[in-house]
Amino acid sequence: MKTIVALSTPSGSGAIGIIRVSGDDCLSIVSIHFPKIKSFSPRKAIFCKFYETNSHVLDEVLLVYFPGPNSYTGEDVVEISFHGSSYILESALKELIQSGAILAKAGEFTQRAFLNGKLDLVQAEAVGDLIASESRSAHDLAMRQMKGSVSDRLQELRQQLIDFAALIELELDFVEEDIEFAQRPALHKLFNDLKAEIEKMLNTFRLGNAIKNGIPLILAGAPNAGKSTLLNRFLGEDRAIVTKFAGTTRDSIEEKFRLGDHLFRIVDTAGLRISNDEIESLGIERSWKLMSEGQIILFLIDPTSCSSEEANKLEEEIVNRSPNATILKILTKSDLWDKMNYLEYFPDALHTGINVDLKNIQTKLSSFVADDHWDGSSDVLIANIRHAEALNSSLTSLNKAEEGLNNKVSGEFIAFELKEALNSLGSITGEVVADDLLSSVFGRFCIGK
Ligand SMILES: Nc1nc2c(ncn2[C@@H]2O[C@H](COP(=O)(O)OP(=O)(O)OP(=O)(O)O)[C@@H](O)[C@H]2O)c(=O)[nH]1
Ligand SMILES: [Mg+2]
Repeated sequence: MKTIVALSTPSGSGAIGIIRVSGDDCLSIVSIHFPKIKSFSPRKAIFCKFYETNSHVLDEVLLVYFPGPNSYTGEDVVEISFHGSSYILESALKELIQSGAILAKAGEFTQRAFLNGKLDLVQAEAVGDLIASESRSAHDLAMRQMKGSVSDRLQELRQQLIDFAALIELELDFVEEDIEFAQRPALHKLFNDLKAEIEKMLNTFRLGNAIKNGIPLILAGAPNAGKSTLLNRFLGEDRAIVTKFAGTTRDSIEEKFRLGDHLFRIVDTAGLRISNDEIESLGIERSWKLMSEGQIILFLIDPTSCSSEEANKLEEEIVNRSPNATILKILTKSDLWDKMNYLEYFPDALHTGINVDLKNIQTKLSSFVADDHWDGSSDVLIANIRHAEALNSSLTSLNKAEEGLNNKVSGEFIAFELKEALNSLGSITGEVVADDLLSSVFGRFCIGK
C-alpha cells in the first residue's frame, strides 16, 4: 500500500500537532528527514530534529515508530509530534509528500485498519463515534461498540443463518430424491427466533440514536406559555426571542445541552392554537410533526391564562399524535400565582417561574433517562442508521423466505432470500463489502483518522 500522511490533530495552532505516516515505505520516507537516527526503536519516544530536504532544521520533535502489524493500521506507522504551529505542520506535510508520501483521504488510516483485519466495520465506525461523542453515555456506547458487543451478537445471528442456509442448499442438491433435510417446524422456529432477535436489535435504534445525537426534548404548549423562556434557561443564554405577544416563535429552534451524563436535543416550537396566519400555521404544523417524533415532551401550561379543561384537551391531542412519547407537564409563571391554587388542578405537574430553579425538572428528566435505559447501559445498542437499514433489509429477506416456505415455493428461492439476509447482516460488520460501502463509511471521518 502506498504510504499516506496526514495531520492527526485539529488544524490551527496548539501546543503540539501530530503528523501520522503509514504504509510500506513509511520508514524510508520518514528517515530522509531524520538523517541522525541510526535505528528506529519500535514503540519508543525518540527526541530528535526534523530536517527539511535542504538540511534546514524545521523543528525539534518527538517521534514514535510502530512497526506493522502491531500498529493502528496494521502497517508500519510513524507518529511525529511537532510544535503546533500551522507553518511548521504545513511545511512538514509538504516535505513528507515531496519525499514520497501521499496525503491521506478522510478516514483512510481507519479504513486501512479495517482492510488489514485490525477491526471490523462496526468497530471502525465506533472510532468515529468516539471522536464525535459529546456526553458520557455517547462515549460509553462508542467504547462498547469498539469492544465488539454488537459485532459478537451479529456474528451469532449470522452463524445460525449460515447453518440454516446450508441445510436448504443440501436439499437443493438432492432435489430429485425429494428429501427434506431441514425439518419444517424447526425451520419455522428458527425464522421466528431470528426475526425476534433482529427486531429486538432494531428497537434499540431509537435509543442508540438518541444517546449518540442527543435525546429529543420537545417544548410544547399554547402560545405564550413560556416555552422560549424555558429554552433560554436550559441553555443559559438568550437563544430564542421572548415577547409578551402570543405567537412569537414561528420556526422551531433546536439546540443541544448536556445534563449530567447525557446529551439532550431541546427543541422550542411554535405555540399550539388555531391560527389564521399562514406562517404561524406552518410553524404549528411543524410543532405537531416534531412532537410525533419526540421522545420526551415538556408540555408547558400557563395556568393564569389556560383552564385545566383547555389544558387537558390539548394534552389529549398531544398524546394522540405522539403515543410513544413521555410527557412531562410543567406549570409556568409560578411567581404570578398562588401555588396551591393551581397545583390542585394539576397534581402530577411540576412548576417553574422567575426565581424557581430548574432542579426539579432536571431531576425528573434524569429519572426518565434512567428508567428508559437512555444511559446506554443496554448490552447491544444500534446507534447507526446504516446498521438499522441493513437489519431492516435482512428482516425483509427473512420474511420473504418464510413466506416462500409457507407457500412451498422452490428451495432455490428460499436459498436466495437467505443469502440476501446473510449479505445484509454481513454488510454491518464488513464481512460482505459492496463497492461503495467503504467510501460512504470512511468518507464521514475526519482526515488523519
Ligand atoms: N412572570 C413570568 N413571566 C414569564 C415566565 N415565563 C415566561 N414569561 C413571560 O411570558 C411571555 C411569553 O413567554 P415566551 O417564552 O415567549 O412564551 P412562548 O411559549 O415561547 O410563546 P410563543 O413563542 O408565542 O408560543 C413573555 O413576556 C415572558 O417574559 C415566568 O416564569 N414568569
Ligand atoms: Mg416562543
